[in-house]
Amino acid sequence: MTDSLKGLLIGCGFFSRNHLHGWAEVDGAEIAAVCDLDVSKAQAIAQDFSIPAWHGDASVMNAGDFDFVDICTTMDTHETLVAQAAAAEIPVIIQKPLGPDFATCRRIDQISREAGIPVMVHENFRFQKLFLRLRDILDSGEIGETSFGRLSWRNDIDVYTSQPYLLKTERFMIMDVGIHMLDLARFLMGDADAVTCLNQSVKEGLAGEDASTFLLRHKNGSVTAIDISYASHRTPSLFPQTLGVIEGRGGTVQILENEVLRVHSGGNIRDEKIEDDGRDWTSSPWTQIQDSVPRTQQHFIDSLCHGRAFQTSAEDSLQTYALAEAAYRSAESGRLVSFDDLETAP
Ligand code: NAD
Ligand code: 89V
Repeated sequence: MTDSLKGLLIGCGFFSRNHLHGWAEVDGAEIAAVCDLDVSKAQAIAQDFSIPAWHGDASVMNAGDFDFVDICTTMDTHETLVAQAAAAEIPVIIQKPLGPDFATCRRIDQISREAGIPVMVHENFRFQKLFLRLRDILDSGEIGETSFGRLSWRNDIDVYTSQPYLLKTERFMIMDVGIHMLDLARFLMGDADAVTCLNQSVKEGLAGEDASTFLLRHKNGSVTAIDISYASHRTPSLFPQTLGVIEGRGGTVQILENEVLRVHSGGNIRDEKIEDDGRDWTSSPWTQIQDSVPRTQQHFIDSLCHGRAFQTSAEDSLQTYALAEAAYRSAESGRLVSFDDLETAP
């Protein structure tokens, strides 16, 4: 372990346990210390995961002890923490959403570029095995050039108990789940530059939307329809599955329940069941999400060690966050909003 990169995890709340389980499986990295404004949370998680040090102030990153920081705090804190890491010249992996609006995301990217400090967004959905396999099928040319996609995430998982800040988040569903779908749409179908979107607040008492329906216009002429909801009641629950379809000019892949890809090509049909990696710390219903965490982290470490660009660098992710911004503008105005309508393009 002496050659491992040493990381500081900042933010020891709900999702951080998945990060720490994940880091324990990553080759070439280890978490050397954790930090939370509530130092008792940092201490408790450090003890649970046998992390040697804990802190209550992120300025510990100035001590020169760390090769990277893993930021697992909510979006309102991200710009300040990235600026601190950039000043300390430490590469960053940071949870989605990168920032609460597109202007903040742009500033974070600018901080990263001006300091020459790489920043990767922890966007784990594209690192789910199902989507990596789907990307391989598309790359093989089996269904031809893509023309239409549909991505659907609908469930009633109780995020309000595990992530109570979501009750008060004004930009809620698009920033929480929509951002995963927009990234997946780009990953599978290519970059997009215009959106129409309708938002709904179905559950009473929320500050923001809990359901959104979008249409994306991709630069290559294809279209993706996305529908997301935390107010969709089914038994059994579909959480955390993304369902849908990708149509190509010569075939189709359906994304079916229980992680099955159904491939239609050349007049034939076959099902591929995608199994997770069977990690001993994952548990239903979170397995598919948890399983993607160490794969996301490994991409960060491998890219860092080989000087390669991250798939979801802050710069690349501006394309995703511009779509989210355009979606909110569309929902407010009732119109299609393109990147030309934003004050600055990504
Ligand atoms: P949380 O509120 O449970 O935990 C955040 C912690 O960060 C808190 O303990 C808080 O005290 C601490 N914190 C805030 N500012 C800090 C600072 N300046 N220095 C040190 N500590 C600080 O949040 P969470 O539910 O764990 O979510 C964290 C992030 O993870 C969010 O952005 C959320 O969207 C994201 N998330 C991602 C996934 C995914 O699948 N990718 C799943 C769940 C949550
Ligand atoms: O932040 C998130 O990604 C979560 C989810 C439930 C999708 O994991 O809200």
